[in-house]
Amino acid sequence: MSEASQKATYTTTNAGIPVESDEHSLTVGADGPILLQDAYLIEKMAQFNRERVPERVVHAKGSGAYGTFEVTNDVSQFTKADVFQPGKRTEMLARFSTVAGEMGSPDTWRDPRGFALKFYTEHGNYDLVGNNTPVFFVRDTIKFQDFIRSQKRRPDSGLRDNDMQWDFWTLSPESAHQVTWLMGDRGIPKTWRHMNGYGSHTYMWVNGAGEKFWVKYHFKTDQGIDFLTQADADAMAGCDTDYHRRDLFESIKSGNAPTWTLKVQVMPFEDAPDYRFNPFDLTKVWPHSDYPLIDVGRMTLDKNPDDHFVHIEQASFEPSNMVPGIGPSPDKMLLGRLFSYPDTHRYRIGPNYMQLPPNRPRSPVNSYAKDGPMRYEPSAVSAPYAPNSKGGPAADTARYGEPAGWQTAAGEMVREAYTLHRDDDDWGQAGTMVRQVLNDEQRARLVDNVVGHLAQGVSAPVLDRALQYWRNIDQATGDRIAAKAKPA
Ligand code: HDE
Repeated sequence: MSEASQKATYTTTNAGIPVESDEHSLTVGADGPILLQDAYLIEKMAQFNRERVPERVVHAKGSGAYGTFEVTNDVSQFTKADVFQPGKRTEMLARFSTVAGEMGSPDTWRDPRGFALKFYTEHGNYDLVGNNTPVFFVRDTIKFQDFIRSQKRRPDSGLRDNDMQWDFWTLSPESAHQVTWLMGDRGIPKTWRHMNGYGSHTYMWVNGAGEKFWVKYHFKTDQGIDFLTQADADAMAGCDTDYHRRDLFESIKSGNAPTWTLKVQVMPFEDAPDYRFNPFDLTKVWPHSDYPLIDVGRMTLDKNPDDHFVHIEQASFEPSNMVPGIGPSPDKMLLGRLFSYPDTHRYRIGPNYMQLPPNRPRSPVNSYAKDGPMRYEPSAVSAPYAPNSKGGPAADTARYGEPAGWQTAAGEMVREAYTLHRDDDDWGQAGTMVRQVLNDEQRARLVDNVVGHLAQGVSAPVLDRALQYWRNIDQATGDRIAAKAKPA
């Protein structure tokens, strides 16, 4: 409860007028009809009918908290971004989520987890909207909508359908790496506190001298990685659908604030064309042996929202919020996302969503935007157009500095896959993960998770393709899955 509501002693209408009763409508006699002039009753009903905004089309179920990001190392040789300067402390908001489930769905369903961060920097909001995995299922934005539909519900029965999922995955071999993450232990974290976060995409950093670098973000959990088995997760889904939301809220409430250590991989700008993997392909990682992790700082989440709807449901993260010193890379997923998020916010929350408490920058806003539904902050500019001679703000190019400087390519307009680099293929990194990163127990659980998933409604032709898919990732693992899998 907010401070104001704790002090309140008498109920009012939304206009602040004292109300006559919390319990009785205005009627003609105790048993008579309700009167239309009961404005308070009508306000209550009308407000209730409008309580929901559309849920997020993906990542609908989630929660989050406020906190602080503190820089502990000096990475100023790579970026001039204010939020990453030595010793800097920046207030922030985090939201964690599942992807495919609806707003009331269980927290413990197998799914990647969203890891969305908003830093209130001196140069405006910086949003890093990542997942708990460093890769993704597809590498071109144009396939995202199809991918998501294969994970959501069937149009006829309204049911989720593993056949659709494996149909899409097996026809999209670039999904192999992420599907391997998903089917392993990382597919169901024990709590949100026990998972890492990744920026996933490659981003560009620019330092004070205008030099550019490619960068990947890793938020390592200081609570340690932990997971739920499929059986434990299924049991939990039946008794506490909000297990992860509850855990975060109660941990913070009891003074047990979770922390994550931010590390980055930095690739010299000139390395990109000749690196053995296409460094902008979101289905690939950069092995740490090629680009080791460098410490940056620590994120601490220590403040629960006092109103879930206001601060979490209305939180609007957008990868296009990049501050001076940080820019996009030519990742075809990232570039699509730059359009998609502000677009969905305008639909879901309304065009003035940036004025709401979780989204409002803590630095000056001198925008020429004006009017529109639910606008409540007056414009800060003295004339509603630019340029003007009335003292209004003017763009100061030097403040932003280098624009997105990688756009040096020229060529024909085409619809083509990325250029393949030396070691690029769809199966290689997934196979390395199964053989070299997982231990025997983890591999055994992966096999069982896949077998269990394939046993739920996957048709014979799709099952055949799924078995081949796993043999392409790793022959031995594919054979083990084939030995246990049965057609539906
Ligand atoms: Fe998202 N994604 N996404 N996504 N995503 C949304 O934005 C989208 C992708 C991620 O806690 C939506 O506000 C496209 C990758 C998180 O509020 C929507 C593509 C990654 C969240 C959208 C992707 C993410 C979202 C739905 C393909 C990890 C929740 C509601 C190019 C690196 C943020 C909303 C929160 C949410 C679009 C792919 C992470 C529709 C088009 C890859 C954590 O705009």
